[in-house]
Amino acid sequence: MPEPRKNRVFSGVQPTGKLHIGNYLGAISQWAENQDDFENLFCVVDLHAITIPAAISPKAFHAKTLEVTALYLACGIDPAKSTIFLQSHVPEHSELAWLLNCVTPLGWLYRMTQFKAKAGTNQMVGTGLLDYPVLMAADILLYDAHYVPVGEDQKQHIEFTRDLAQRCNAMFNTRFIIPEAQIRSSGARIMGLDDPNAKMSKSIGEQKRGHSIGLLDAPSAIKKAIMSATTDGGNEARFGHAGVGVRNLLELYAVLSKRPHDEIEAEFHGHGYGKLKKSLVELVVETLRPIQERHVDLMKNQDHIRAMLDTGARRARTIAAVTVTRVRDAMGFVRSNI
Ligand code: AQP
Repeated sequence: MPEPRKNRVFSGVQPTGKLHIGNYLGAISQWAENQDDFENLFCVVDLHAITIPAAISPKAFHAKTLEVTALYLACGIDPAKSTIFLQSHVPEHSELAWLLNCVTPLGWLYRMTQFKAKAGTNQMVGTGLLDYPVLMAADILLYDAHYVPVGEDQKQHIEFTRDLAQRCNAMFNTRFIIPEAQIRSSGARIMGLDDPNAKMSKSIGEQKRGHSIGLLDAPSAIKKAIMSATTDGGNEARFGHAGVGVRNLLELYAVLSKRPHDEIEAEFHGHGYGKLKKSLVELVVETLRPIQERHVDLMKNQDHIRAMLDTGARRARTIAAVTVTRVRDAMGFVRSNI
């Protein structure tokens, strides 16, 4: 008997800024851990990366795209189990985004908190930044993905995708699967080490030392960032009572060590924060060491990475082309014979 088809998962990271431990815990490590349970598509979302064009030069963008692809592999995404590709290699992403644009109420886009935070009062902000959630919806709906493993900050965009899919299905019978966000119960929102009230961010991490733990940071930089992390003057290291800065460190320790909270509290509560910080430095360095070693090796053979991306794009396009044809037919476009 043929095995029943596995549920499909889609997710991606933008090749911008400095990838950090939050991206790893909130997204990439989750993808790697669950690869056997699903049919997986993991995309480096390079079209999203140009929504703030001034943020990255073409040369840096090109290099970052290959660096992030190699990081997927170094973090354990296996091309034999998962389709890995670049968003721009599958033109159906842009086509579906246009079709979806035409059924997206503008008001839905103006409500997005990430747009408001990134655009601020800048009148010259690009239209792509406002339209980001539509492209993200296209990414997901193109593959009829059942699940989207992401960090907590993406929750609103997944809700948007669900609403848009329902609207299209009702208007045109597009038969989109309504996707669900997969958000970890802990590690889904790692906060900045310098400011534990703000989410750890790729762009801030690139500009400001001590904000983030970069996946490719040297042990000395990791040590410096963690040892100087903002905490408070006390010695409260219990999950339910600690201040925001210490809670962030405890959470990082818990997710990386996979140890139960009571054991961690017994070890660190009442000792001052130096002990917790030192143990966290060791744990982070040891977690990232094999990833960094694999990354160095992978970057030595970029032809291999490009060949894998070609295979991934070919596989992704076979699914994407079927969906776009289905949507075009549902909307009434005339089919082409060429
Ligand atoms: N701090 C975080 N904790 C847990 N998960 C996080 N993610 C991002 N920050 C955290 C998750 O990482 C995935 C990739 O993110 P992205 O490339 O879509 O960019 P982003 O969410 O905009 O990431 P940053 O770090 O915040 O970048 P900038 O500074 O450019 O805005 C997503 O699944 C995200 O949820």
